Amino acid sequence: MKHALGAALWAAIAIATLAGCHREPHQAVGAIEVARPWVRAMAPHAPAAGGFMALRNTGDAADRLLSVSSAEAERVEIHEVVMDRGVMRMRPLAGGLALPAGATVELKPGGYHLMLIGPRRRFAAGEEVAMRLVFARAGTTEVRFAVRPLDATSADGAARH
Ligand SMILES: [Cu+2]
Repeated sequence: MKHALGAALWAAIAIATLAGCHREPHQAVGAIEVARPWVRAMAPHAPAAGGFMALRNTGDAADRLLSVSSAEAERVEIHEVVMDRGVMRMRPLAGGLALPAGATVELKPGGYHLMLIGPRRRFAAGEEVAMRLVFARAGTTEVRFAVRPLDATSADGAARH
């Protein structure tokens, strides 16, 4: 009996450890976790750069990403991608990005994204771009976005060989 209990305990610890391993590294502000922040490297003379990340609201109240700014761009807009008569267009999200309680919202190529307009320099792979995120409820935090190669489609794309 003692032995069985011990085994159950070890199994519980193993499961907890495994679950822990699956939690990706992130930065938190209030109930919001920011994971996998990255910016796409820029082609020469590109007027803007895209920024991406996952935002997880671990709280029980809805929040909202109100605005983003960076010393490295004239302004940063929060964009959505919409289909307009068969054509994909992007446009600023009026009122910011909704973050429902308990949900993870992905900013990724082809979907929600940050648009760094008027970059002060050409972002190159391997660099970092600091941005300030302002949330309605969680407050303000500064996040360092890793610059990934121009052909990256996700934050771990550069790690695949
Ligand atoms: Cu855009």
